[in-house]
Amino acid sequence: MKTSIAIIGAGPAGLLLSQLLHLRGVANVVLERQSRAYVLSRIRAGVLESTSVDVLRAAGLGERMDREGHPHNGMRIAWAGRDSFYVDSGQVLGRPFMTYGQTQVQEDLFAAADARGQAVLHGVEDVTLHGIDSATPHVEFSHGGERQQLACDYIVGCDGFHGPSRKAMPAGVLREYEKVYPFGWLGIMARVKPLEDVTYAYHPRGCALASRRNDHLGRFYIQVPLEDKVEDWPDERFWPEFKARFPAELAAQIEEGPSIEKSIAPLRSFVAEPMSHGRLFLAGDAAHIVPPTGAKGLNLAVSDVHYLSRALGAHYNDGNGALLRDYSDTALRRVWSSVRTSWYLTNLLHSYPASTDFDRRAQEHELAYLQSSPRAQAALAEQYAGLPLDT
Ligand code: RFL
Ligand code: PHB
Repeated sequence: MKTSIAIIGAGPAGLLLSQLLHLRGVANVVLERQSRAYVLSRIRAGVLESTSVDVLRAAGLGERMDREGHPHNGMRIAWAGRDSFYVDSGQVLGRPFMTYGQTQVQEDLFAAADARGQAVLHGVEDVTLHGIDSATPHVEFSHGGERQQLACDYIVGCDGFHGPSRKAMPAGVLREYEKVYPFGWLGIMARVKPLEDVTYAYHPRGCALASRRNDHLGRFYIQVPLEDKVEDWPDERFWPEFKARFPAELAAQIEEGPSIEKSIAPLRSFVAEPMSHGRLFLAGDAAHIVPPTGAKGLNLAVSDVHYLSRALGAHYNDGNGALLRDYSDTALRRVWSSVRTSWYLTNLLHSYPASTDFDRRAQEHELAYLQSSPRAQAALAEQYAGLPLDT
């Protein structure tokens, strides 16, 4: 087999890159370890920055998103024993962000791939990368019981944090930055009417977040100790704990219902630099991880592949390699902006097991300042709802 771009991973980064390359006339093949059903069963992010909404619309993926997604002109921060305040991003940016599930984005991406007859190979095993320092790289993998080779001009690793691509970088090339937080998030999905706003709550008992998928489907999270298991959190324990972390007037609006999904994820920040070497490029979670607090993970996958598809298009269609050479620097500017925002919101909204009284007072003051200062809110609003992409 031969193609121009070998894409490893059919998550949002890999499938959106495939679609954007197709629109620029660049041939590509996508290799995915899991089945399509498995990829679609993963419940993850739900917030699209206004910039991601623009990229998805321009990629021809806006039709269902605009019909079923829910536009928001801001998000709400609540804190224990006090009240809540609305961070009005619409006023700062002049346009909304959107709640629309990653599952729905994946469905739309698979539908677009089917419509154009895109080669997406599911169930590939033992993927290995070769020749990334040469002009003739290739990928080897097992599929249908046979070892196969895909020759290409470039390999793009969109294979998430645990995939083989980042590990295929030669020793000494990457510098890795990591922060592991001392807690996880328990998330549940329930068929209930969600709160109107995406609402983050700070409480000494821990952070909580009320989000939504549609008018009849809510998504809810609480900070939990790292050692907790899903079995420790039956619904009868979840709902009182969740509500206890919100001010009374918001808690009274929260509808309870049986969970239809429940999972726990640890919180981590991670960046690998550079995001390219030789004929290999990394995009999305393969290169960086953010804690869910800023809702940036999916959005960074979108911005990475926006920059990379533009650079590959310029290379193939105009013979201009400058954007490709700059890909890592361009993408990393946005990555660090989102890594910083996610880290800031994580520190602002969580209760750290090792916090001192001093830490807690400083954290409470930060919240009070944010509540009282339109300028502080404006700074957070533009970072949360989506700074413009580099042009
Ligand atoms: P993905 O979605 O992980 O997709 C990577 C794909 O690569 C495949 N793969 C391989 N394919 C072939 N060969 C191999 N050896 C392979 N190894 C892996 C995988 O099967 C998969 O299909 O990465 P991508 O495309 O970069 O997209 C990134 C986003 O998915 C991610 O940033 C967000 O979902 C992060 N994230 C969340 N972000 C939010 O903004 N809000 C959230 O609430 C939120 N919840 C989450 C999350 C990530 C989670 N993970 C990764 C543990 C909850 C979880 C559980
Ligand atoms: C979600 O809707 O799943 C969601 C929303 C905001 C976040 C994280 C997750 O910060």
